[in-house]
Amino acid sequence: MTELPAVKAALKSQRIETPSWAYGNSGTRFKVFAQAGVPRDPYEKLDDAARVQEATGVAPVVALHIPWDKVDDYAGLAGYAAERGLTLGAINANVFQDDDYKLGSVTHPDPAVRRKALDHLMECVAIMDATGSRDLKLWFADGTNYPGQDDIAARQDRLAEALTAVYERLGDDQRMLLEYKLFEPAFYTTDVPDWGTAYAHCLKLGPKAQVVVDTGHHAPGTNIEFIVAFLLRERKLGGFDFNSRFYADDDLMVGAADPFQLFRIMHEVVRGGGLEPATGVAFMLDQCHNIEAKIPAIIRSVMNVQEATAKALLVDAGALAAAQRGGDVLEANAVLMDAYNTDVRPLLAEVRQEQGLHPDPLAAYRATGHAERIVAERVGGEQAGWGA
Ligand code: LRH
Ligand code: MN
Ligand code: MN
Repeated sequence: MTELPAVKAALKSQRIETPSWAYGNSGTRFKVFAQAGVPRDPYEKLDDAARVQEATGVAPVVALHIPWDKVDDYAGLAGYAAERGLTLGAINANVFQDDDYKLGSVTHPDPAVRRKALDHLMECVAIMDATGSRDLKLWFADGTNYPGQDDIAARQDRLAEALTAVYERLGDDQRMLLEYKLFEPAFYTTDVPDWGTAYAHCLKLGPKAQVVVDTGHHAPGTNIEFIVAFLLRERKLGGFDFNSRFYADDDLMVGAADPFQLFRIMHEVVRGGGLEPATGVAFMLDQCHNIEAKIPAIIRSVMNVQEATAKALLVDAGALAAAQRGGDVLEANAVLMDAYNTDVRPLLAEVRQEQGLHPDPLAAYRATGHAERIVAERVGGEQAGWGA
């Protein structure tokens, strides 16, 4: 087993990035349930993120989505974040909410639409320059609905062309993270449907291009931890969009649907050195809190990631390796399950107290009275973007 001080140190240094859109109103395509007190602009989203950081101590980074978080002065927004002990994380490009993108963005058959999409991606890199963000996160809704609708291979050519242009624009300390998703909104072909497609493009592009694994973007039953182990080994795991799914891209709280899967993923992360900050794996949340209180849900999500990480750190790596070498299937499995079945909540409470934090982040947040204050002060919250 990793020595306890090392486990604690790893837990204290892990950084979990929260998404700006999780703080705003969201919903399904059937209905957005507006909540009282939600942020009215990107600045108030940062105010809320600061509360999550205050309660948890491990969530000082906030991802933005452009144009959902459009402001005139991005350096100013970064300064506003810094005043609250935050930094701005991944810049998520959005080339999926414009009428022009009906048939695709960077893979669209019309070069004028491709140009428009590429301009937006370039604008996102310029925003990264202003905010100091390291990561450009790319998810393309591009695909087709009907056989014969467009040329599948030609769309790959167009995709590669756009990715290459963006890659060449990146600064030395910047990366692009390519996200894949099995289906939706396209239902017949999707241009980046799986990790293999994302990996192949990233491999051709070079070391600054890496794959991001959104845990909700796979077919049911997919072994996500295998993908994580493979990508880490190839140094192509850029990070995660964590969330839970029961059916498809449900965007529920990470660790809610399948905490065991989250543990198995974090075990591969720990095993592959992905917790070392130098490896650059970004632990991002990509969630929407449609029916539950948003800030507490984000705090709960951060805690769920921490619990899975703590359990993964408690795996007795020596005993596991010995059992594996000896072909002792049952013992190897038992070593893993022992760690998973450990109640790590007291350990995490202790870690938080050592960091000068309240042992229970949700109680800490409740005690601030912030939830009541924002309801009283903020009128007319904005929608995150989905269904907008
Ligand atoms: C697409 C996705 C992608 C988007 C986010 C809002 O389903 O996972 O990461 O940027 O949702
Ligand atoms: Mn995502
Ligand atoms: Mn998604």
